[in-house]
Amino acid sequence: MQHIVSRFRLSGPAIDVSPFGSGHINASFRVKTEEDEYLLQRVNHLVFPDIAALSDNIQLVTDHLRKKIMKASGEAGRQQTLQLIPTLEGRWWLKDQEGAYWRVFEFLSGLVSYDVVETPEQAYAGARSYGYFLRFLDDFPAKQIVPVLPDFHNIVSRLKAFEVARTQVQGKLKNRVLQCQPEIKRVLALANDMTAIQRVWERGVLKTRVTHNDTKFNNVLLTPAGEGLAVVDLDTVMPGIVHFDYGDGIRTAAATAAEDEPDLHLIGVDREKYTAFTEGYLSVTRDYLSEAELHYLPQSGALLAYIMAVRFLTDYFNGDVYYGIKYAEHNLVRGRNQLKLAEVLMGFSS
Ligand code: GN1
Ligand code: MG
Repeated sequence: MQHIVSRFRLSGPAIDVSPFGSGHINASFRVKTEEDEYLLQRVNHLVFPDIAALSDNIQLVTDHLRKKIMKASGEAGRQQTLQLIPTLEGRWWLKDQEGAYWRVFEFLSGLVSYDVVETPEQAYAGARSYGYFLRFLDDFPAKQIVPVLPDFHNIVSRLKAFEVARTQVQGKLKNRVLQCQPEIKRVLALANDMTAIQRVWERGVLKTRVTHNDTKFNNVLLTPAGEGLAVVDLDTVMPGIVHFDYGDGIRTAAATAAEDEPDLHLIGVDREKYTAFTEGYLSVTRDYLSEAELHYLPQSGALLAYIMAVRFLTDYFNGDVYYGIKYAEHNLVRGRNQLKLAEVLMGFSS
């Protein structure tokens, strides 16, 4: 990978490149030079066809955030947001000879991320970082951001894709649909409730903001002392509603098990972490949110878990064409897991 790395403006030659992180879409590597560390990523351009627009979105948003953060916390704030590193030609991305797309960020060293939150304090701290993300972008014109994945969290479109998959797949994949009749029934039973927020947004009741749209808890980095420091993984920054970010955060921060835990008995919601995440998020954002936004917030955790369930099951029916999987039934396990979590979270919304 040296030939890729050497095309970016690093502080010196790479002395080590090793795989890093647990994303389902892009491949990430940690690169060390004598003096610095970087994050090299191969961007999945089947998922993100417009790499130029994707990079512009990230650049615009990180610039805006950096200015706001540094205004609040001075030079120390520089570390608290992602910084793309240009290629030798001054671009934010590189296309290699095989047609793969690459980019490099400064590495945010010495920070920790959690797939499953260990303590309510961590949930509170991470939620504040996500809160600041929304708050600092409150005055950023959403129109400047290209919706690189249109309708990403539109559950009505996601349900349409689910219907197409379950009714139209051919050959062996039909067995997958047959095997999932109980899950399909449960998905359809919740569809009316779960499309409510989308319908309200379309009526113009909820503010269209710049949202992160992938605020699962492992996308916020904490210091070893447990302070929230940086929000990462900005590929899905797009126009959206606060419910997408709070919802994705709470479904991951309050869950008692990882997203792909196969034992359904272990999947539940931890009340203390739920409360801590909510208090942390609102401690930073409450003054920026309207009554209507606040009103629908408690329903959004269930919505985001439900969106994930629908997406994972759709991909399972389609033959695992979207998410990376580690074993044949991985998407089924994730889908069942998130469906159970959505049902549990619905009980928390009343
Ligand atoms: C994907 O690649 P990763 O793990 O950051 C997905 C998110 C899902 C998540 C589920 C672009 O994110 O929407 O919530 O998996 N990202 C995309 O773990 O589809
Ligand atoms: Mg992501």
